[in-house]
Amino acid sequence: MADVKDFISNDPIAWCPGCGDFGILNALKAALVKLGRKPKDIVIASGIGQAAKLPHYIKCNCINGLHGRSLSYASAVKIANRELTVLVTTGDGDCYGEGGNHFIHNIRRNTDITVIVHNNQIYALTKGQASPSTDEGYVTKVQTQGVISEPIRALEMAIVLGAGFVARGYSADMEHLSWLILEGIEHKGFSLVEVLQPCVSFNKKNTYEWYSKRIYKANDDPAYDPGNYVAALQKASEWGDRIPIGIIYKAEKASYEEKSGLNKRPPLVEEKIDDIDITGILKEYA
Ligand SMILES: Cc1ncc(C[n+]2csc(CCOP(=O)(O)OP(=O)(O)O)c2C)c(N)n1
Ligand code: SF4
Repeated sequence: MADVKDFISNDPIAWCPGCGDFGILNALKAALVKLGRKPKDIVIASGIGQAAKLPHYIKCNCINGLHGRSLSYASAVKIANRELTVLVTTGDGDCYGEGGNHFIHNIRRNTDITVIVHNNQIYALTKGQASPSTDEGYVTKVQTQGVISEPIRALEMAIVLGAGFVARGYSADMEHLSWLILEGIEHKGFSLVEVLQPCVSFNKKNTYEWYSKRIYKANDDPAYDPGNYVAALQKASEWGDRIPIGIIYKAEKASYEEKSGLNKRPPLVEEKIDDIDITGILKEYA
């Protein structure tokens, strides 16, 4: 059984004081402690950005690769060794912009990974350009007349594409967020946990105060059924004066591992390769 001290990394944290990313890091550690697995059994994949730095600040296995590509190598890790708990930490730019194509097709594939999107509604590492989730009209140094595109509706997209677990948390509500992350990990198949994460340096609109006035917990309403597809789509579409957090949609689906039959074979990492002769192939390409 692991304890929170087991997940402490010695890397100095390069986030601004007050950044919402700290809340996500703490919520993730709390969820992993509750999960009860050791750091050696956990892999966190990330790309590029402030969100993508998170795996450096927690002790476990980490893959830090290309901007927007983390969902692909996270899926590959899970396919190669399904004994591992595989997570992704990604920004709204990294996941919905540069990685948009991977977001779509990894949801459809439904590998058993948990994707935590730090949604600060801005490109923070590159100092404040609009991301796919920036609110319409928001003025940046690049979008000087205000953003003219509508923000991406990622939660609705995820539900329509077939994700079996779609949730939204708030970085300032650590206990609730850590519950969502744990639920996402324990769900079989692709899980999306989007987190509203204030960026105190570059997003001067969607601040702690702005979010706190609007956020409410969808699951506090006993009449709300996250298993109801149509109700979930409607809930996921709410944005503005009221913003729901919680488990928005949950459905049991066969995972990639089940549909492909991989779950009936030993994990790829355990397959014997000693008796495979590749000299013929090597000669062909020599
Ligand atoms: C292919 C590619 N395009 C662009 C960049 C430049 N770049 C690095 S981080 C970043 C934005 C990251 O924003 P986001 O994913 O929202 O994360 P945040 O920093 O806000 O946490 C960009 C555009 C890059 N490194 N690689
Ligand atoms: S720039 Fe924004 S997202 Fe990046 S560390 Fe600072 S507050 Fe956080």
